[in-house]
Amino acid sequence: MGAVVGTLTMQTRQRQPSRDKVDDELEMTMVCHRPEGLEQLEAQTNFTKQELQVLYRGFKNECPSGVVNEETFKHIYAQFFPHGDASTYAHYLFNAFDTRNNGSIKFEDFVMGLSTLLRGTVREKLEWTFYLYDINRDGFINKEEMTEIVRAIYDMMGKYTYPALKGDVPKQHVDAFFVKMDKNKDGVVTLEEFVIACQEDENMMRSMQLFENVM
Ligand SMILES: [Ca+2]
Ligand SMILES: [Ca+2]
Repeated sequence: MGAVVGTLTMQTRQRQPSRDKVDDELEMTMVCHRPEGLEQLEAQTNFTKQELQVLYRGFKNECPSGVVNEETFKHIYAQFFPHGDASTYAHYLFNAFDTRNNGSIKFEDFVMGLSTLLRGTVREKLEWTFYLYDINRDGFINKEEMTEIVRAIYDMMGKYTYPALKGDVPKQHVDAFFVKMDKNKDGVVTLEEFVIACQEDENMMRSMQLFENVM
């Protein structure tokens, strides 16, 4: 990591005469954690370098240390759902972004996830969402996991968004999802079952908040 940082900083310095403001800021703010080269991220994601720079500035603004822990993530996320309790959903979302599974999200992790969710193919988005739902990461979504996630989504949306829901565990909803998804009725949903079910039922995708509200 240190070598990468050194290289990036040196590259920035060498560009001195034509050095633009963003590079300047980037170097100045690299205090605790420095992102790998933006060129590398540009190659790994579906964002342009300009977009990455904007994202990076936003990220640094919210998280000056350069990494987000779960508490900070929940705090930021809660602002988007003032009428509900987003903490449980944010917890699962955090774990899905935290691909290194070390309790913190670096800018690279954040941007990789965002790239999939915003610019990925339908298949990539569904794979990412499946990973989010597969809480214990055993490759299957079981009914308990789906109940957990659906409940978390309902909590997050809050009673103002879903006035018809009265705080009960949305069991009916989960059962309906499960019957549709578990094609071979073996009690678990595989990635393939998940992808097929989502693609053949647009309503289900929407009601599961796959795209609009996942981020
Ligand atoms: Ca699982
Ligand atoms: Ca199955």
